[in-house]
Amino acid sequence: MYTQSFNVPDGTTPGPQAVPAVADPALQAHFDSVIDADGKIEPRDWMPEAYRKTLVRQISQHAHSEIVGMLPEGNWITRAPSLKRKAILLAKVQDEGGHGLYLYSAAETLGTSRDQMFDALHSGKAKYSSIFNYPTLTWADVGVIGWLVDGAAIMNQIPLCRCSYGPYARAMIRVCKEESFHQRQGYESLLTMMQGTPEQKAMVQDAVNRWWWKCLAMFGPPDDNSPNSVQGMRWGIKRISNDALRQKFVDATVPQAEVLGVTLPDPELKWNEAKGQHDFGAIDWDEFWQVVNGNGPCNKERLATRVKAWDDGAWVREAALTHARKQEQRTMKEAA
Ligand code: BYC
Repeated sequence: MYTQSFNVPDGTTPGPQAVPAVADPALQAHFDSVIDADGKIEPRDWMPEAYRKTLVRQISQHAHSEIVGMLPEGNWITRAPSLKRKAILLAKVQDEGGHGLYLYSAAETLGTSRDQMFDALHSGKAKYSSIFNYPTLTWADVGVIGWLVDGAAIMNQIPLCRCSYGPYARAMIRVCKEESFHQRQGYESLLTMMQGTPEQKAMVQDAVNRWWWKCLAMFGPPDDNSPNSVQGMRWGIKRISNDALRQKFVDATVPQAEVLGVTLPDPELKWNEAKGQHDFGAIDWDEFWQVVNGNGPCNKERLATRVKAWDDGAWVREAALTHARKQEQRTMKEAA
């Protein structure tokens, strides 16, 4: 996938900005036929502007989620209870940073620069997942994020491996493999705590109580209030609807909670024999929109941390660019 970011449009070869933005009927027909045949659209191909915009929106939001998602857990690296847990957490948080980079690279193939995407994040214009605006109060939160947040992420992201845009689909294959390790390490950490003291068990239950509903909201608004779904599904970007993924997540998680020995905090959660799936209670969508619109418990803190990291890293970027320029000049001199 990395090589595609070098497919830079120069006006002579087809590329993100070299192809005509206005639909030539033949180009549109070709695009439609690839989508209808469940094929892949690549960066060099003509695509409708709305398709490009939708992808930039979704992929950049996804990338921002990975990067902001490093913060709640990164917060616990210095406080992990053992060397083993510290090493695992460090690797996981680094993986999330890597996911962000694959995804920014995929979005760049659509003709959007990384600087533009960072600007949108740092100015508060861009969205990122609601889930990362909640605090991680205890060590059990780290395990629950692995089990439930990464579990929800995998449920949402596996279908994205079949997304119609090639670079996004290919990036998601590796992301999903790593997310699977993240989910297991979280679950294993919680299994260990549940074999511990009554205080440890209570800590796990408390964390599950605080994160459960937020994880259900991660899948996005209900299908009848999801403005992007119909077109996203038509284009093969989304393969399974928000509500259908949420239901799959609930059905997969209930037996895992039983093995773990925790209660999911929903009195209405029960198996519905006729439907062959679980019924569950109502999600607080007012709270979800509050968080999405910047008013969650940690929104301001998360954004401030990212902006500070960007500002603090300015000298590293400048030094790297200066070094690269010097190397280039040296190579040119030697070649002359
Ligand atoms: N949080 O029409 P809808 C991870 C927005 S990373 C905030 O259904 P769509 C992890 C939505 O953007 C997790 N905003 O939209 C990382 C839209 O607003 P705009 C991130 C949300 O795109 C590190 C509006 O609501 N995963 O798991 O069809 C450590 C209406 O929604 C949320 C991805 O980004 C939300 N939860 O469907 C551990 C996956 N939900 O853009 C774990 C890729 C919705 O029109 N993204 N909104 O202003 C997707 O699959 C889809 O974009 C979504 C939303 C299912 C999220």
